[in-house]
Amino acid sequence: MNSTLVIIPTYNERQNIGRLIPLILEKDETIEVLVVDDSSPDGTADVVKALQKRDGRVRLIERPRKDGLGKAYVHAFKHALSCGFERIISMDGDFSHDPMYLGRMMTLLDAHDVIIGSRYAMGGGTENWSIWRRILSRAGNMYAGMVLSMPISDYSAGFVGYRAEVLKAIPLDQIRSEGYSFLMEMKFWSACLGFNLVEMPIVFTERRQGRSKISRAILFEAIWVVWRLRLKVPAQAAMIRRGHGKG
Ligand SMILES: Nc1nc2c(ncn2[C@@H]2O[C@H](COP(=O)(O)OP(=O)(O)O)[C@@H](O)[C@H]2O)c(=O)[nH]1
Ligand SMILES: [Mg+2]
Repeated sequence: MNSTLVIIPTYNERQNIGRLIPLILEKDETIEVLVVDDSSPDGTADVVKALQKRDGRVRLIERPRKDGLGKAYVHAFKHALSCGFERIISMDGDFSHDPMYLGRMMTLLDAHDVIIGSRYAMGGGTENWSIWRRILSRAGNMYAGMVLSMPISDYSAGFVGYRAEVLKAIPLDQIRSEGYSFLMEMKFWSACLGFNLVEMPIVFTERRQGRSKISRAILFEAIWVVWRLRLKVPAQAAMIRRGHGKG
């Protein structure tokens, strides 16, 4: 496998994105970067366009308004598949996900279908998070674990690598969830479709520049979405697997 697209959804990440992209590109010459920007008022897209002039490995999708993480990712995943990328990695644009992990994630994707950059796997962790964020994230992950029972510890991880086959198999058009529920939905679909998910420990560092865009409503959306997923996804995934002759 030798083509990798790193997808970064952005909303008001001007202070971060210009420094982050070069660090990603220098990790491997086969990496390309796709920024999906929701017309950030701070001009994030202008910074990306300036980088594009210097490096042909930078792509940009501009969406007309802030429309949530889930829709931005679905748009980007479709773009990645239509361009034939073999590995697709999702990553935040605020330095919470350190590009130093990319090499290992790409290597692991040679042998596994989905790699989760996990804060809660042995050796992982969080830095500079308030006690409130830590409790909320832990509690959310324990709750998701009780409802979805996948063999993973970080359900809301946003630093995730997929082999293209996984994204091709997931019915992306049906995905409606936003924020953290979207991240959980992608993992649940992957597991129900029979793909193999492996956690890679990472240390997640809270952003130093800009502000979190995840609203309280998006946070609480996850409480009922996990139940919807549990009721809906396994049966649909079984039908898709039968269609592909996977059993
Ligand atoms: N395109 C797009 N990106 C978003 C949206 N909401 C958040 N992001 C980006 O998604 C990433 C994670 O969001 P962030 O606010 O850091 O969430 P947190 O780390 O959970 O506090 C960052 O790169 C954000 O700029 C959105 O509605 N649209
Ligand atoms: Mg963040």
